[in-house]
Amino acid sequence: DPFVADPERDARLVSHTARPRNAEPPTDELTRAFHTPNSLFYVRNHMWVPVVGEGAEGDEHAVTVELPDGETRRYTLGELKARFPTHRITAALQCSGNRRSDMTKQATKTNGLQWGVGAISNAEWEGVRLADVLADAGLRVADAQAATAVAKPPPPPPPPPDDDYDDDDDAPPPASSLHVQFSGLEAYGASIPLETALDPRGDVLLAFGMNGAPLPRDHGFPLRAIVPGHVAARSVKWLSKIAVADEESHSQWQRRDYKGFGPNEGASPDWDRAKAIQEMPVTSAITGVWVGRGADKAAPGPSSPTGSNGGAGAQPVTLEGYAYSGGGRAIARVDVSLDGGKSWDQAALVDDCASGKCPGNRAWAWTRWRYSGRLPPAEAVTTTTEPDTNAGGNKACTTLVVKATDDAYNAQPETHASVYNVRGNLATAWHRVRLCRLS
Ligand code: MTE
Ligand code: MO
Repeated sequence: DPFVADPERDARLVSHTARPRNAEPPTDELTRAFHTPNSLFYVRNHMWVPVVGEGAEGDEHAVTVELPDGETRRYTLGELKARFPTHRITAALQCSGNRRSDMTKQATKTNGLQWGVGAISNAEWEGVRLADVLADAGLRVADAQAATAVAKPPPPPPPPPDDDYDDDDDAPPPASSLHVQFSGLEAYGASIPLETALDPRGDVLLAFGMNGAPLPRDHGFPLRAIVPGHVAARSVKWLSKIAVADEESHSQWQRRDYKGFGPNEGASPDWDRAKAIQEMPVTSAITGVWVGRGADKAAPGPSSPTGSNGGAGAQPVTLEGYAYSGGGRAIARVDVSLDGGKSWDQAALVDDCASGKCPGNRAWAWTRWRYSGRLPPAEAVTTTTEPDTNAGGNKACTTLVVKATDDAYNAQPETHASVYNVRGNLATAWHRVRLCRLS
């Protein structure tokens, strides 16, 4: 049983499956801190957690770098730490299945783990730049832009230009046709375009630190890729091999699972036709709701979006949550509606990244937001009998809605039905939370 060596799980995590471990933070804790504590960071494992010795033994773990001509170079983690400059970035990781359960409930059945709003978390990562390591390993590319990225080598300088490629090739291949394939110790794999890896502002890391500590075992100890702004499926954990090749990884996670399809394409789509998901689209979610007097002063605490304290309408309400967009696109605006989308107002964005507190070249972190307003009066909202409660009687219900816009003015789709796909990937529709009070 390869799972017997899996680490202990924090009891607060909401578990979807135990073997392999898949779990998300409880909704009311999700955005309590800007940096998700390591013990609460969502976990998405396709297999068991590989066993690599703790402590100093982690430094003996080696990663092999293979170039397009088949040449390889091996680096221990200790060597990576000693030979390359360390970089820190604050970045969210998000699974393409985040909010999939919303799509199931609001559209129809989807295949895959039924994540709530918590298949996303935010951390400060520490590591070395993949571009630096590739340059040191001897990668040369024809593409001019990529060449700039590898022209600033870390100490020591790259090998002389005449010892690669020249045997059988006149010129190195252009970066635009190459991919960096990552393999994990347990056989998971995925790839990114080489241009992504070499983007001087792309901040792709080989990471060994998370929120000031070594990577926890569940999150890739001792070494993982971090590809900020991209679907987390590309941030391969327990990294053991990096291959630069003229095609994408052959893994099912590159060629099948993490692709987007149209609502009509069904369970057996033309896999090859769709592009692998890389940069993520914009999304947002409500993670806390406080109703009643004093709500505008309430500190984040245990409360649930279905909770309420009854009473007449027009009560104060406070909402909080997160917004995130891929590609390093910052969140420009978060719109909140307390009446199901009839009227809107703007949430306050929490300034967690003020004065250089989010290292990195682009906006890789999530944005927390907060909104205080008044619920519509009971007369103005739908009166229904909620079938899923035994309280009985008529209830005055309203729907709280959030949607975010990023700095390229990308916005979220209104409905899950319009972006429905059987895999339930990229469930980014407006996030709705039904709030009912006995009338
Ligand atoms: N890397 C390996 N080796 N094995 C995996 O199962 N899962 C991927 C990615 N990297 C995975 C992996 C997926 S789909 C996601 S969403 C992220 O890791 C989850 O990272 P986390 O568990 O640190 O949150
Ligand atoms: Mo994922």
